[in-house]
Order: sequence, then C-alpha cells, then structure tokens
Amino acid sequence: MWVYRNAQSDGSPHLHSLNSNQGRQTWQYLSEGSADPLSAEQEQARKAFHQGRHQQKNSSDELLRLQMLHSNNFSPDRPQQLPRSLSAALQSGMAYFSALQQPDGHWAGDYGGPMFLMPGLLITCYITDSLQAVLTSHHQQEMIRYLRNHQNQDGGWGLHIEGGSTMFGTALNYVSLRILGVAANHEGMSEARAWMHSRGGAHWSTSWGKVWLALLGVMEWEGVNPLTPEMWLLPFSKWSGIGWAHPGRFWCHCRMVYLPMSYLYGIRARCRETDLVHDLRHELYPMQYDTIEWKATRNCCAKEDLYYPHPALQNVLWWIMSQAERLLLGSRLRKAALKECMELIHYEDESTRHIDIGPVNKVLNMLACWFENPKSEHFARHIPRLHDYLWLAEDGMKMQGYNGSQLWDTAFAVQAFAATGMSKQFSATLQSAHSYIRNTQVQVEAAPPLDRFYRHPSKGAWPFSTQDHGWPISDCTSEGLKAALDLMTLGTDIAGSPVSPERLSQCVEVILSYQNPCGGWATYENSRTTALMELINPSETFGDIVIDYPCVECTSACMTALSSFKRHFPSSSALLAIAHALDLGKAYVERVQRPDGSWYGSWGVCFTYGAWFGCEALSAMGMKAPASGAQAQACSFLLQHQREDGGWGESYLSCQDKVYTQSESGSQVVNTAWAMLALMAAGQHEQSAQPLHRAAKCLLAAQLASGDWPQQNISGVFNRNCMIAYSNYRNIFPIWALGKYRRLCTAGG
Ligand code: LAN
Repeated sequence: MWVYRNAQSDGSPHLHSLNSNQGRQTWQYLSEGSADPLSAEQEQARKAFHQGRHQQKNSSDELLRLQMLHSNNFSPDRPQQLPRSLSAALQSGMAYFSALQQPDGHWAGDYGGPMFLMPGLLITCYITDSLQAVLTSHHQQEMIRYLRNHQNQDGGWGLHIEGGSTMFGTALNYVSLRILGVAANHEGMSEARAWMHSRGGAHWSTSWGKVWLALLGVMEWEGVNPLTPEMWLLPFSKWSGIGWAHPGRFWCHCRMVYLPMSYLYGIRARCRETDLVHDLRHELYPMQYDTIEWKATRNCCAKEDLYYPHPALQNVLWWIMSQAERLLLGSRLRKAALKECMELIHYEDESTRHIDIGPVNKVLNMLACWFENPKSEHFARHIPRLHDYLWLAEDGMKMQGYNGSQLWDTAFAVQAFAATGMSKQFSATLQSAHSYIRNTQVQVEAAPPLDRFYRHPSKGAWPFSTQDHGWPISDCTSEGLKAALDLMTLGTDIAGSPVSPERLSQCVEVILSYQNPCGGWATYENSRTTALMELINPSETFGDIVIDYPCVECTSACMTALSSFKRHFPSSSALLAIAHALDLGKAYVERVQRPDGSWYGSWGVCFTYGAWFGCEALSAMGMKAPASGAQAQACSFLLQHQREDGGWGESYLSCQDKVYTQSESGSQVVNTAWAMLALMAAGQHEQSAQPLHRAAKCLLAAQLASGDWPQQNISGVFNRNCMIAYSNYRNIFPIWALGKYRRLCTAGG
C-alpha cells in the first residue's frame, strides 16, 4: 500500500536550519494497515481525487485492475443526478476540496505531464549505479506501469502525456523501460523500436535527447553540438559586447539546465560499458552502431519533434565551436571553466537544499557531482531529494515538472474561497492555508554575493512550491501577497493571524524590483538580455527559452497585487513607486492585447487563461466595458468562442499554434471558469449577465456528486510546446468563478 507523506522528516542531511520540510511531498510503500489513520471523509476524498485524474489514451487491463484494487471500499464518482443550487454546489465543492487539504495547510496534487523527465532520473541512477538504492522495486514497478500507460498506439511516446509520438519521447522512454528491466522482446518494445527505426533511429532525437543518450554511452559525443563550458568565463558586462550572450543573462531555467550539461559535455561524461549499453546501441538504430557517421548527425531532428527549427546561424556557430573543441578539450582554460561550472552547481544545490530549480537540472547536477567525486557529500545529499519530484497516481509513478505546485495552488485556493463570501464556514481551512502561506514566504536571502551567482533577491518573495526550494517568482510572490491580503481582510477570527506589514512591504519591494523597463513583468528575474538571443536556442522542441520574457500573466498578477496592497495600506511609503509601476504595467497589458481583443497565455491553456489575467489587470486600473474599449474587445473575443452548452473548451494546440483552437472534447471546467472570471473582471455582467448565467449552468452541470469536478484535458503549458498538469485547478477555478458569480450576478450574492 502506498502512502503519501507530507511534511515528514526522513533524516536526510540538511544544509540550512531553515529546512522546514513544510510542503514536502513524498510517497512511501508501506505494508498493509500501517498507514496513519485519516478520517473517513478525508480517506474518501483523497481516494477519489487521486484516481481518474488522467485522461488515459490507452488504458491497459493492468491499469483497470489496479484501479479496481484501489477502489475496494469506494464507489467511483458519477455526475450528480440533479443540478444543485448554486450555494449548495459551492458548499459541497468547498467541503470536498477542504477535505483534501494537507495538515500543513497546502494542497497536494499531481504535477506530471511532461514525458522527458523520468528518463533523466533513470539514466542518472543507472550511470551512478544507485538505481536500487534510490528506488525500491515498488517504485520501479509503478514507473513501468506509468510508461506503459502513456505509450501511444503507434508505439512511440510524446513530449507530454497528450502529445503525438516524438523521437525525443520515444528514444528516452524506451531506454527508461530497458533500465527498469523490461526485456527488448516485450511486445511494446518492438513497437517502439519499429517507430524509431522507421524514422531513421534515435539520433533523430532533439538536442536534449542526444545529450542523455551520449551520457548513457549509446550515442557518441561527436553527434552532439558543442556545449562549451567556457561560455561561463565570458565577460558579463554588456559593455564588452559579448556580455549580451553571457549565460548569466539567460532565463534561469535555461541557464541552470545548460550549466551542468556544459560541465558534463566538457568532460565528455559517459557511463561505464555494460551489457545493457551494448544492447541499446544495437536496439536504438536501424543500422550498425559502428557505421554511424556521428558528426553528420548533429543537426538531425525528426519532423515530429521539431517545434523551433534552429536558424542557419546556429549551424555556423556550432561548427566554429566544434573546431575550437580541439584546442579546448583538456586545456587549462577548460579546467578553469569546469571549476567555475562546479562552483555554480554547488551553489544552486545548497541554496535549494538539493531540490534544485527544476527536474532537469536536479538530475544533471546530481550527475555532475558524481562525476566530480562519486564519494562526495555533494552527491549523497542529492539522493533523498529525488523523492520530492516523484508522484504516484492511477497511471503509475512519474517525475513531476517541479517539486510540486504547493504555494501556487494554496494562494489561488485562498482567493477562491474568499471570493465566495462563504469563508466563515471554512475558517479551519483558511487558517491552515494561512499558516502555509506564512511559513512559505522566503525569509532568508540566498547566500551572498547574489551577483556572483546571477541571483535576483528573494527575501520577502514567495516561491511556486516550498520554502526549501526557495527560488522567488514574480507572480507567485504576487499571488501570495493577494492571498495574504485577502486573509487579512477576513480578520483574525476567521483567518488567523496576518502576515506582518513589514513582511508585506518587503514583498512589495521585490515585486517592484521585478518590473522591466517595457512595463511588463517576467517570471523569476528581469529580462537580462535581448530577445535576439532566441536565435541561439538549440533545443528544437521548446520555444522562447533563452530569455525571461515578460508576459501578461506575471504582469497582471503583479499589478493586481500592488493595487490590492495600495488599498490595504493607503499611507505606505511605496505608494508613488506603485502608482508609477501600475501605469507602466497598464501600457504593457494594452500593448500586448491582440487586435482581436485576446491575450496569449504563456503558462496555461491558453487564450481563456490570458484573458483572465488581461482583464484583471485592466480592471485593477478601473477599466470596465463598455467604457474601456480594451475590456469590451476582450469580452467580445471570449463571447465569440462560447460554446452551445455555455462553456469554453480550448485545445492545447492553442498554445503551440498561437491561434484559439476549440477542444475536441467539449467544454472544459477550467477554461469555462477562467472565461467567467475574465468576463466578470471586465464588467460584462453590467452589460448582459446572460452569457455568465449560461456558463454557470455549465459548471453546475459538470459537478460530480462528491462536490469534485471531473479531471479533463491538461491545462498548463511551458515554452509553448510542452503541457503540464495542474490537478487542483479543476476544483479551485470552478469554486472561484461560481463564488464570484454568486456575488455579482445573482440575488443570493
Ligand atoms: C513553471 C511552473 C510555474 C510557472 C508559473 C508560476 C505558473 C508561471 O506563471 C510562470 C512560470 C512558471 C514559474 C514555470 C516556468 C517553467 C517551468 C519551471 C514550470 C512550467 C514548471 C516546469 C517548467 C520547467 C521549465 C521544466 C523543465 C524544462 C525546461 C525547458 C528547462
């Protein structure tokens, strides 16, 4: 029996005293009957919540059997017979969601979706010979089940669980199953080989796939475009000219992935030669491994994988760099560059308590530490924190896109509950959420000097997941602030003791420091160099990864947080700075609105998500339709896409193609809720509430008897092309939209 553990200590070595384990999510396999007792209500809600969350593309018998096993004392949820009244629906939706709250106040959930993460973990464990030490046989069985469940009908795997097969997904997940002990002659494996062979072989994978295959020793490093570690030694100053291209100016996720990659490339790290390595060299290619002309394969990329074909400039650049490799490999300069890389890697490890900023650099850093010294404390400390990334669901065990979305979901949940006007009945939930929010604000700055490590100040900010992770983000900080202010408004009796005004002011300072001269806010840092740097994005499969781009979501979150702070603290000394920031922000939001009234959403699917943020930002500036043309246009864009049943349903293809694309699976509760929130922010209900009545009916009809809403299509995205699951959204947003609707559009409000 698997038990989900939260906020527990596993005795792992901690570097910092502030390592609180708050929000930490890990899974353990226990013998039957030894789990902590939960109340019957919680037990029921959790079982329901963590099952049936995923759309199965090809659910196998195996999966169905497992679901039945889990369902012993539990009858599967079904849509309710008669729609509830609005307040009854809210009541049951909130009660259900409250039962899912963790003891430390956050909401846990499945943050899976991408299919290129677990292979990195397994390849790293294999190379470092720590597979058995890190993963029990139960973990391994659940991982096999996950990979088998997400194999497409054509034998391949996609970039994410809903995507068509790609070489990147197929080669890496094939290798993963082989590492997990699945035999090459297994039926699913022959199908996967056929998929790869018919498209030329595994060297048609994207550049990140090539790096993993080269590390495992089933591809030669000559087949990988140079990842020159010396780039870290370039002058940083823009005055030097070349400083514009310094990796310290790249989007933190991009630079933190290329950092260990360049170290591993710089030493040509490679797995020992095992039988499996030899077998894979045979299995992954339709031709003899020894006959492959590796240099000629560097720019191969299967058409299924190609989202951002690299400009010809890169071919020239990589050719020059590969010539330079002859001089650099083994040189003193290389040694200095490698030393610099390891210093930056250790800093990142220590400042995140070995969680690291994301799942890709987590395992690459771990591998770099091992190659540096397999017996080191640095390497050993990585191991317990691998579990922070694993999540078990009905489709098996996966590696998540982050160590969870704890703070983000909790901050939204608080705002959603507060918007219903029914907070009093959920005081215990709100008090507990409040304590998570209080405990997660970053209190201690990362180790100095921040500039040396290219870090933006984080004291006063909120991260996306846990305090241990600690990387600050502009919009997480802002959602954290808005939630804290909403809780303050509810008062101590309902919501518990507020975050102190000093801490709130610190937070405002961070938010202000994030604004770019263009008026927009980016994600973790300011935009540090020109968007032209995207020309050197070599990933092939991700768009817009090189710099931290401003976006409507982050901008809106920061603007609405600042204006809420201004309302709560009208005599704050930051008022002037806030007013200036808001004006600049407004101009940015107006500028990025498209001629058809829409906003492109970068982190959620897609135009309904963008509309919610765009409309909230303008509403914070006092703009309402029809007086404000921008809001009126936004409403008319949304109304054009409202469906027959009153809902909205967008396909993930909207994100890739940047054109509103209707979902083939009908209205989606999350899109419907975002569109409703956008329309209400824009003031549509003051013109005609009819579209909102229809939308509310759609949400009410979709609610399940338990108070839950069904898990539908995947609703998050990153870098235009890869989807990611936000499993708590299906509860948070319908509650929020219906709660606000009840207050604004009905007599009961
Ligand atoms: C996230 C998760 C949170 C997300 C929001 C806060 C929701 C957003 O508003 C800003 C961007 C941010 C912080 C974000 C950026 C990209 C991330 C970090 C992710 C989607 C989680 C995983 C993804 C990361 C890049 C995955 C690793 C892949 C690479 C291309 C490096």
